[in-house]
Amino acid sequence: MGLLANGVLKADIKAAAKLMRYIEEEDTNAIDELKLLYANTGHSHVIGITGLPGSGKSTLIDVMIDYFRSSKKTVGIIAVDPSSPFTGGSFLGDRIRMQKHSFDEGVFIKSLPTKGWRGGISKVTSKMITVMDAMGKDIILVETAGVGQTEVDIKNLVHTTIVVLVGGLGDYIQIIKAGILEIADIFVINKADKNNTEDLESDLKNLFSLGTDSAKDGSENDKANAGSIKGRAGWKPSVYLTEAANNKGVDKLIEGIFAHENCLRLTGKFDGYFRSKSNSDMKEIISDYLSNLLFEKLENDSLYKKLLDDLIHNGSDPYTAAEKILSQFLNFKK
Ligand SMILES: Nc1nc2c(ncn2[C@@H]2O[C@H](COP(=O)(O)OP(=O)(O)OP(=O)(O)O)[C@@H](O)[C@H]2O)c(=O)[nH]1
Ligand SMILES: [Mg+2]
Repeated sequence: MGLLANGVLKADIKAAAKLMRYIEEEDTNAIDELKLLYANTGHSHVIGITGLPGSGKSTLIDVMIDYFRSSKKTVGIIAVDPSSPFTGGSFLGDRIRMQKHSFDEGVFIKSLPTKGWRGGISKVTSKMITVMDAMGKDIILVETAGVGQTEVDIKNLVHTTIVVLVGGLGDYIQIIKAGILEIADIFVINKADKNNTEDLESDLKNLFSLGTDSAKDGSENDKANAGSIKGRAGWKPSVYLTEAANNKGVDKLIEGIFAHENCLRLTGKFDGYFRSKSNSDMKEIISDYLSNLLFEKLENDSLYKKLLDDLIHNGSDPYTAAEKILSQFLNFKK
């Protein structure tokens, strides 16, 4: 025990890859190793990048990696693979796109399939972030695609949320429905070379009363920091136009990311994030332990069987039955 954790703390890629495999396989060895890592986490700046499939997230990340590496920052990438029928999955695509970084020791890429996680993708992602953080990565980029609860959950696992949009597709309304706009610290309108961006840009600016200069010099956010607490952590979401495929606009985006990091540090939210991630980790772990324990006991419990029979034959309901079970095992009262 502890061999893998020791390796991870020395930024050993093989040890990290093996531990990540244990995590994916829900191997109990992973827990013993993860226990040894937590004390050495909380340093990385964790950035979530979400948006519709095909909006250019991976292309953008590829360019961002270059910028971060040129300032000597080490980078971890967690690419949550969309198994969406729209794209047919981009697992291979991500790998090919990012493979030019595969010989760089300072870059570690982990792809995760979205399907098949008992406890949901955000739980696995949280553990992967812990491993990369313990490896000492300065920046951790988490790519999630699609529109749904997963993306909204990701907000709780990252410091900075970037929502990538594409103009002129009419996708905007769909995204609003999923609540994805509310989670953005930074908006990127990508493919500015190809699509008309004006409508989307002005819609976003109206919706969030974004300053016209905010993307250019961060002045709106300086004002926000200075006092008026609008948005989260005194931050007003900013919007950037990019052409990821042509490496245009990404330099400004990187400045915006650092401005957001600064804002979080100034307001104490950077470390606050670690508390909220730990809080959600702890709740997940307690709920796992509890349900495993309870379901083991229920397996052969006579009251459980009786309540189930009552439900089927005597017109009872699963809520009342569950309340009775919980009151027996946990002193639970509704
Ligand atoms: N014209 C244009 N094409 C782009 C731009 N950025 C990305 N693309 C192209 O858009 C396609 C999708 O890009 P990806 O980076 O795979 O998009 P993604 O959001 O990661 O897609 P998923 O992971 O499947 O959700 C690719 O063919 C890219 O080359 C851009 O700025 N302009
Ligand atoms: Mg992608």
